[in-house]
Amino acid sequence: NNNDIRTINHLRHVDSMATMPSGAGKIPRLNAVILGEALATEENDLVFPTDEFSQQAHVPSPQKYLEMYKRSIEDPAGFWSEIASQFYWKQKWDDSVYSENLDVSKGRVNIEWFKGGITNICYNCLDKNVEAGLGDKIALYWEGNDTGFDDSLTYSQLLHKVCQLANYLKDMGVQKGDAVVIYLPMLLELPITMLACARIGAVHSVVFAGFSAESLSQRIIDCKPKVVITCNAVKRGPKIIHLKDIVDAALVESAKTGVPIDTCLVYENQLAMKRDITKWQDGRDIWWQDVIPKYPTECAVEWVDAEDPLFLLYTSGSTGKPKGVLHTTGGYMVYTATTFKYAFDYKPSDVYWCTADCGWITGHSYVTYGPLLNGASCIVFEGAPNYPDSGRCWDIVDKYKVTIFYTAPTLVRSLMRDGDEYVTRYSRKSLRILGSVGEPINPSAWRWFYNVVGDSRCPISDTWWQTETGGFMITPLPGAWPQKPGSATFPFFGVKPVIVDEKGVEIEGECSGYLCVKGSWPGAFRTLYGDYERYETTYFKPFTGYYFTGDGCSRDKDGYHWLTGRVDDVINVSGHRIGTAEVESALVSHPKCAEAAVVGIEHEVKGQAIYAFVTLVEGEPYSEELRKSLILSVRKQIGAFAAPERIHWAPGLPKTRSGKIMRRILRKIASGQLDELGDTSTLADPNVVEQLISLSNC
Ligand code: 6R9
Repeated sequence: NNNDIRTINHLRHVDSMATMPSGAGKIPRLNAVILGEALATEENDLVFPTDEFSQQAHVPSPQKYLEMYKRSIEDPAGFWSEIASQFYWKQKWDDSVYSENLDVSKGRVNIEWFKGGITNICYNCLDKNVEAGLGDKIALYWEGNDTGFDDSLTYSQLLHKVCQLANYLKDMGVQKGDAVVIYLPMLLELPITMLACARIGAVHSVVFAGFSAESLSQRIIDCKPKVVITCNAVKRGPKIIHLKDIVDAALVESAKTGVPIDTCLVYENQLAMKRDITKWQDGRDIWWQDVIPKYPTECAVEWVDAEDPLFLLYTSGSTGKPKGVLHTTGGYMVYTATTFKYAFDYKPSDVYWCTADCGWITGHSYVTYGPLLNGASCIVFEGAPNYPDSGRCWDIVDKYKVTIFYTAPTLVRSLMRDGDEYVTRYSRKSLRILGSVGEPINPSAWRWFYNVVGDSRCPISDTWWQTETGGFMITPLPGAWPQKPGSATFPFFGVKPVIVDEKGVEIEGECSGYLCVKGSWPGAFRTLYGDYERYETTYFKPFTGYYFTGDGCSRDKDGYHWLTGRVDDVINVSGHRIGTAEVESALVSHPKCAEAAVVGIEHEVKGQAIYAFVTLVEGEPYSEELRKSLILSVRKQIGAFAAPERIHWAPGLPKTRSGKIMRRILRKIASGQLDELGDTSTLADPNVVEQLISLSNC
């Protein structure tokens, strides 16, 4: 029987692993557990790749992984410089491939990779591939919101479009190091704009087009862009969203704060809305279609240092305003390309689709840069995955013969709820690898994804990583080893994850604790824009000597990693990071709100949902209308995706005598676990808890 053979093969691998010397990075352990059958059911701990799959994979066995991993840990300079040499460098990096200090007790935190190396990531994505003969290969397919509307660009065509925009930006005075804010939906113009910025050394900051005007203006004020690029409107499902109106409002706000924007380039998205009804500010606003096509299709590359900034991406933290995560060029380029190649076992014949929006890190690293650096054909999807119905994804998979499908657990869960028939009515036989990102994938969703979507034959790459890490950190290599539903498995090459206790002491073997990373990797972010202090405090001070991820993690007896979610005040709603502090500040800005405390609760589809406790100003009565207006206030200040699922009226909040809100208690009340409230005696006013419980159903 095939499974027996597979098991025996793996047992053999496991045997040889026992002899692997253990390096600084704790060489992962893979113990054998006998597998009964191929179908992933609850009883089966391990899910093996098929032999056919493993044989054709870049990394076909645990041994091969261990060999490569060991090398990457013991000789990072050698390992990464060999890979980096496959890219185009105008000039090679300095002798030291990298330098790092992550230990605040030894001085400033500093990470540099390939310093002195001169390159350009846009050149490596486009020109290099065209020169290698891929000019006529499709780089990007575009699938519109409404079925029947699509488009595509070959590598040559994409290069031309990028050059035209790059020439325009230069004409507008955008220079190396200048910021450009991009507020675009998933049109081809979004990756085009990112690449055009990269080509001229400008620093792009993409703001997800679901953020509100206030959030957008906050980001504009922080990074002071030379140009803002948007479109008039977008259709999402049956709805039309007027993006330009949002930008207009943001620009009024930024101008008031001393950041006036002189140039706003607007793409006319004709499928959503014609230009004549778009509000316009002459002198500032320019239609993309009126100017860009007139520019030459060639544009000289601005050569930059590997450590020159590539982009800024704002992300939520546990306190205060969003953080501008800064990534640089060389390390990010090498890291995104390499992780893409191995975690998805990429081959030139693949058709790759990642459902993420370029407004998030996943869209940066694994829609735009990683795939294009590999010369891949990649789908950009404008619409909603359940429009016109829940079969849309599989319709797209069949239409383009997608081989690699990368998405988020929240989508998996929502499609799972809609029923198998939406899936099974499509062939999906082109699929060979599935991927998951954004939050832990629960084993039952994993199994549905594996058994129903992938017909029990496609390995799932459950990639754990963060905006800050630039690329995958803990991820399956699909041909290498058996998977466990819900586990992100083992570290990527060069990554040294460690689990520490509250005191920052590394714990070994089977354990759980705080997930940290020892040492740097090429894709690591280099700072928080304009706030180096916060960079150190948030990430390097909690556990001296390590990068602290903010996540909890456990490691099982076989060495597999299981991410357990955020341990800080960040809530992960449908894979979107939302800081409790941001939501609280949006609520408190409401004139009738005196105080607010926000916690995350479990949600069947979204993973987590936002649950807000609100104390009203003295004498204000509770009402449904007020509840709605509080929610609206969050939608307006952050975006619809951050809207609280529940508002719980709170005459008072449980606080310690020093005034700290005890969220632990609020979490228990929110999730109805009233018998697990724990010790409430340290509260300044223990009666508050009773009051809150009595208002649970109001
Ligand atoms: C890529 C991305 C990062 C946070 C991260 C963690 C959670 C992401 C995950 C996962 C478990 C996975 N997360 N991928 N948790 N398994 N495969 O999502 O970046 O938006 O910065 O979020 O998302 O909690 O800390 P970002």
